[in-house]
Amino acid sequence: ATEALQTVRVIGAPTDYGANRRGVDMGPSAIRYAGLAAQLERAGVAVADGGDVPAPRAEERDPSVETFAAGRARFLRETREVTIRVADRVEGALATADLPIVLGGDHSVAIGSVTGSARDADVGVVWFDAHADCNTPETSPTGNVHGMPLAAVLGVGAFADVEWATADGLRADNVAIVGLRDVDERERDAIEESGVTAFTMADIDTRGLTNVVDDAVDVATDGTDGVHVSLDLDWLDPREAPGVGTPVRGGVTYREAHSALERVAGRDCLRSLDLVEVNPILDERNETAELAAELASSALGRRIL
Ligand code: 4U7
Ligand code: MN
Ligand code: MN
Ligand code: MN
Repeated sequence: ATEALQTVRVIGAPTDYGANRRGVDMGPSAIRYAGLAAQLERAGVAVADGGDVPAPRAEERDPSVETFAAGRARFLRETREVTIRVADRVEGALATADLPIVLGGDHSVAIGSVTGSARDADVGVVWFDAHADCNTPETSPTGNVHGMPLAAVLGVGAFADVEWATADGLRADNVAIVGLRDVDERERDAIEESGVTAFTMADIDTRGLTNVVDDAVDVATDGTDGVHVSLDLDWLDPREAPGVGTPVRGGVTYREAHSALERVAGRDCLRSLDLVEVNPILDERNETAELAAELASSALGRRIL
């Protein structure tokens, strides 16, 4: 019998106002140019690219408007606009049984993908990142929202009152962060308070990548309808992925990254995916964007044999 092909719906979110430096707004173009569609087709899926959501440009907006009384979150008004657009597109893709892939953009776009994915379902999240992205407006040393998306969707701290940012069908029990090596001092409390499961690079050193990823997927699949995977390219070592805004040495290798996403594919739980924080200005011959496209192919189950 011939089965209908799974369709992947590509959604570009060209933002950079949530990040610490300019350039990640070119990520969606770079990842497409790197051959995302061809890579996904190698995984045996059909690809429908719906283009980019409109995103405001940082220089046209005032970063200081609409901050929290308790702290700082730059460009929060812009974040809200794009969050709602991304969430609507993700929800729309899922409604037609497509699998949405959101191309960032800075990691604040994940507030949209996670809230959209969790509108009509109970979802788990696996967050591959050097950073925890659990700062709140109160704890953030920078005020940059790309360091806050997990706290936002879980409604931690000042985000408790921010309705558009919190994910309905997501519980902290079903969130796992993998690959931590740069956590801010006050962010530790937010991680603790949120109740997410956090795996550091030291855990990967000690137990091996596959054991850690299997545990993370266990956390995210426990009682849920599917898993949202958020892949920040700074999860990889900067030698493999130089084109990111906040590189941190000591990340996973090329092969470990593929292995992780192959494990995800093997569990047949993927519901939605982010590829974020690719910065073409800092990249070398678009190799980080190529890596993002390749890793998406592994996540979608590209077969070797
Ligand atoms: B990324 C930082 F202070 N923690 O909050 C912050 F170190 O999406 C960096 O993971 C956040 O790339 C990095 O600004 C956000 C900083
Ligand atoms: Mn990061
Ligand atoms: Mn809601
Ligand atoms: Mn991140």
